[in-house]
Amino acid sequence: MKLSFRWYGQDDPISLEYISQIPGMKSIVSAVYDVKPGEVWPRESLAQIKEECQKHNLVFDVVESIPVHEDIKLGRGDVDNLLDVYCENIRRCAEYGVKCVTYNFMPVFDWTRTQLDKKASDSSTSLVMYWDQMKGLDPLKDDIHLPGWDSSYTQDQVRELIGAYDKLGEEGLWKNLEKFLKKVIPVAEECGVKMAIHPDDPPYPIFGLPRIITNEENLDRFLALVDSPSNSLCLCTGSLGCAKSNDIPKMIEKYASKDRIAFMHIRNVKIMEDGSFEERAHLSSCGSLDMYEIVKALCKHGFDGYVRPDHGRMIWGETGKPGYGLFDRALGATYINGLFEACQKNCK
Ligand code: DNO
Repeated sequence: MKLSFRWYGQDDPISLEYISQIPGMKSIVSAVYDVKPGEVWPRESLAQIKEECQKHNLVFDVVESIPVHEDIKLGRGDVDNLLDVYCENIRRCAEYGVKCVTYNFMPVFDWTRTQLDKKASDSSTSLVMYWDQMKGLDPLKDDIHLPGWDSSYTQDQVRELIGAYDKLGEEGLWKNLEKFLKKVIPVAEECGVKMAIHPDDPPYPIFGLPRIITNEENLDRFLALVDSPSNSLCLCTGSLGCAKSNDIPKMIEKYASKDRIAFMHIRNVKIMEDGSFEERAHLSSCGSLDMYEIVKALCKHGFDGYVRPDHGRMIWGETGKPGYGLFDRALGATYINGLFEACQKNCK
C-alpha cells in the first residue's frame, strides 16, 4: 500500500514539512481548490502542487476531488461541454503525475453531519450525525445550514436542486452516472489514471435525496457499468460503515480480489442505537469497525493502492478544519502502518 495524506494546498495550516515527518508517508492527496466545478484547472496550479510536494520528498499522485457538476448528475444544461471539461481535467492531472482521481456522485451535498465539534468525555472533539438533531428539519420549508454544507448555494437554489433530484429519482441518477462513466473512463484508461468513486456519506437518503453508492449490491452494479480497472472504488470505511448492514471486511475482500479498489479511506465510526453515528479514533476498540479485519482483507489480496487516514478528532488543543487536523490523523497513520506491517508479515 501507498500511505497518503490529504493536503489542502498553500492555505492548509498543516505544512508539507510536518506531513513528511509522519513515518512511511509517501503520497499527497490534493486538488485545485480555487476553481469552480465545471471549469478547467490551470496547469500552473497543478505544477505548483507537484513542485511543493517534491521539495519535501512527497509525490502528488492522488487527486481528491475533481467535483462533478450538479448538471452532470442531473443530466441537464450543457452536459456534453461539462463532460469535456471533466475529461480535460483528468488529462491535465495525469500530465503532472496523478495516478488516482477521487470523486463522488452525491446529490447537492457531499457528507452530512449535524455537529462538527462534539465533545467526548476525554475532551477531544469530532464530527457526529445525530438523528435527534436532524428530526423535524425540512429543507423545502426551513432555512437549513448544516455544518459543512456548501454555503455557495442560496436556500432557494437548494430547494430547486432538491426538487430536481426528487423528479430524477434513483434510476435517473444511475442513468446519468452511466453516461458520465462511459465518457470519462476511456479517457482515464488512456492516461493511466484510476477513477475512484467515493461512497455516499452516510450511505442512505437524507431529506429524500437519492443515494446510490451505498451498499454491496449497488457497488456491484456500479462496477459493472464499465468493467475496467480505471473504474474503481475509493472505499471509505467510515462512510459505508455508518450502515450496520454493510459488512466492510467482506466488501473489501470481494473488491480487492477483483482489483477494483484504487484508494482506501481508513477511519472508524461508532454507530449508536438509533442509527446516529460519531466519528471516533481509528483504533478498532474505539468504534464499530474492526480495523484489523479490514487491513487483513486488503493484505490477503496484496493491495498496493493508496491508503489515507481519514477524519481525525481534534486532540491536544489543536484547532482547524474539522476532521483534518494533524495530530489524530498522524496517530491514525501510524496505527495503519502497524496493522499493515503485521498483516503483511502474516500473509507471507
Ligand atoms: C470527506 C471526504 C469527502 C470526499 C469526497 C470525494 O472528508 O472524504 O469529502 O473527499 O466525497 O469526492
